[in-house]
Amino acid sequence: MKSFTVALIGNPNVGKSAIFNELTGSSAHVGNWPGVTVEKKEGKFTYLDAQINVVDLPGIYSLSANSIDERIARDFIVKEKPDLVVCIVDSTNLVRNLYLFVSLKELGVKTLLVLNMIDLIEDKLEIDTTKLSNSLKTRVVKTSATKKIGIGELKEAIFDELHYPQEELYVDYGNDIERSIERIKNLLNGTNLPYNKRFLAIKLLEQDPLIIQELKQQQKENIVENAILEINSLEKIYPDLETEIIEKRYGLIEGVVKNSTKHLVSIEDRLT
Ligand code: GDP
Ligand code: K
Repeated sequence: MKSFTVALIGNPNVGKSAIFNELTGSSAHVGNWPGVTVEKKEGKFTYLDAQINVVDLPGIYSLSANSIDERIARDFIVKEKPDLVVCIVDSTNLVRNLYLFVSLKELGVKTLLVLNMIDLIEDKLEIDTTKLSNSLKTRVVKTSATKKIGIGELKEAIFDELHYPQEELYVDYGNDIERSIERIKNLLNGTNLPYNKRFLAIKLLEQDPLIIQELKQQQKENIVENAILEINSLEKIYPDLETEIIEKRYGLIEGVVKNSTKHLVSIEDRLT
């Protein structure tokens, strides 16, 4: 039997535990992440000829390594290299929740997007999963973990995605920032960190402490210094570069969500 590892990720309270339980049933067991007291849940299910091991990552909002939970999640993804990262979002809060999803795509990992809590939007919001899927370059599945809707489809989608390559998704940061990204990427050519070069370059512009530390450990201080020079010159155009980068991600997300959703008028609203 072929064996695969799939990680579940999502913001807190999106129903990730509920999905985990539906997928893994009684096979689940709980341990700790190495060196910390954060709970690590693992379980498995089988689909056709595959055993699919499921690892539940901590609930987080971004991959910015600012908290233990974010570091655990990012380290697991880049170092353990799961075959697929399933990102669970709350369908009632798409824009905010998709920020983490876009960060995963920037990291260059294979993803699957789960729109959970679909029962809560039924007569309020229509989500065109085909459009969403095409724009975000990922397969999209709708679920309601508590109503047990879409779990079979989710298992099938996980199995399918494990067998196909996936297109990348790029956030366009605008000419000035893109030029800096390119220059930093070129400097990164001789390095071997387990991240893709574009992700590293963007994270350097965001002054990500873990990436800086890892480069210094590889005696690549010069790259960090060059990134600081890029930041200094970009800050003449964008005084708050960090916010500018975050807003570009939200810009992409807002466009995609607007284009693939429709707000429905409820019967009560129509009668009044
Ligand atoms: P986690 O923090 O992401 O692991 O979220 P949980 O699995 O603990 O779920 C958070 C809350 O949302 C719980 O009260 C769940 O019962 C509820 N919940 C989870 N999935 C759904 C869903 O699909 N629909 C609805 N209405 N509630 C859900
Ligand atoms: K919870």
